[in-house]
Amino acid sequence: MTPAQTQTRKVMLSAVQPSNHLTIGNYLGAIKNWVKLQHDYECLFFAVDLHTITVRQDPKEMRDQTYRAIATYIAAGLDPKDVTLFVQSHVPAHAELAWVLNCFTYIGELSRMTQFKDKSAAKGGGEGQNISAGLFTYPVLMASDILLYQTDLVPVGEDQKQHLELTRDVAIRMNNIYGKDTFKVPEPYIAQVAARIASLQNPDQKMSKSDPDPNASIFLTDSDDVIRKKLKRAITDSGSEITYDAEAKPGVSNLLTIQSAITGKSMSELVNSYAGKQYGHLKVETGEIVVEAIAPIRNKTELLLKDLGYLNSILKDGAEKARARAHTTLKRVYERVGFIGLDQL
Ligand code: AQP
Repeated sequence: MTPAQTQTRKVMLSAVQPSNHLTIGNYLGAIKNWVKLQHDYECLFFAVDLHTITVRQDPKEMRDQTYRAIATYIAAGLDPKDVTLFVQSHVPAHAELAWVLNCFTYIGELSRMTQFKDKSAAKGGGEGQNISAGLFTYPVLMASDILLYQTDLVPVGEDQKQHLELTRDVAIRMNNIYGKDTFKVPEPYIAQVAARIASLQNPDQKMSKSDPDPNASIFLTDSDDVIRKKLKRAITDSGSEITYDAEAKPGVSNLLTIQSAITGKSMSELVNSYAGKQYGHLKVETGEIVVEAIAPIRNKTELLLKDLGYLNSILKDGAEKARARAHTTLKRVYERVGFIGLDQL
């Protein structure tokens, strides 16, 4: 890649929370697509540890999960020589810009965010439940993550569309006050095949890494046998015909979606191949396909985690590159809102 080509590439940015081991939902819905797109865009992929503490975490586990997330990115095929891989807290500008954006975001806007409503309700909701202000202002930090890098495109799932819309609103609001070139207004990147993987135990919900039921999610750390067992126990639907119908047959449809996301086969091709077969066949074969896809990533991740020196060098390099880019935007914003620049004294 020549410098000229690098400059013409649009900026793409995305991240995962190191809130537990990553799941095949994180892999098939996000990381696998990043790998496909990594050379077409100028990519920044990171682990959002600042976001993760909006829900209480064990400090040691979070450090381990953060290393593991970055190792998984590399094991899944991201090339640290081309892509900027880093940890959010290593770039202080994320938190600094978030403060400024907080002052341009309205309480009414944040109150409408469905993720806040869902996550606070999951904590019990209501008064006295110690819902943190961080959980409430999470979308502002996400806006900061995106706007700091003058990002063109953000791959988003259905669940994050509302947050990206808020990011756009805040960017446009500030651009109207401080000049159109303050922030690039980002666009959502809708993947051609956006895999949304559901819980194996409750297929009406998405698969989540912090689901308390370990059988609901396949983690990228699961052994081959555990993967097979979890898929054998996956909840399927009434009837016996294998068809894709997300409403009427969410369990069966989820297994077909997993297969399609891994193999690239179309839904009709898969459904035809299961004509006359039982749910049991679908579960066993999905198990084998998942094992084949996940085992190499798991094994490579474990190897990378044994070489902390290498991972640290990737993280230092990524932080340095991200800091330099972030600094340009933060400096511009500080100047425009009226702060005295330390470098001008
Ligand atoms: N089940 C899923 N299917 C498809 N994509 C998914 N993603 C997450 N779950 C699925 C995508 O993974 C990326 C990173 O997500 P995140 O870690 O920032 O937070 P999340 O969406 O809240 O993921 P989890 O696993 O549900 O985490 P917890 O349990 O901590 O809240 C995003 O691109 C997301 O769309």
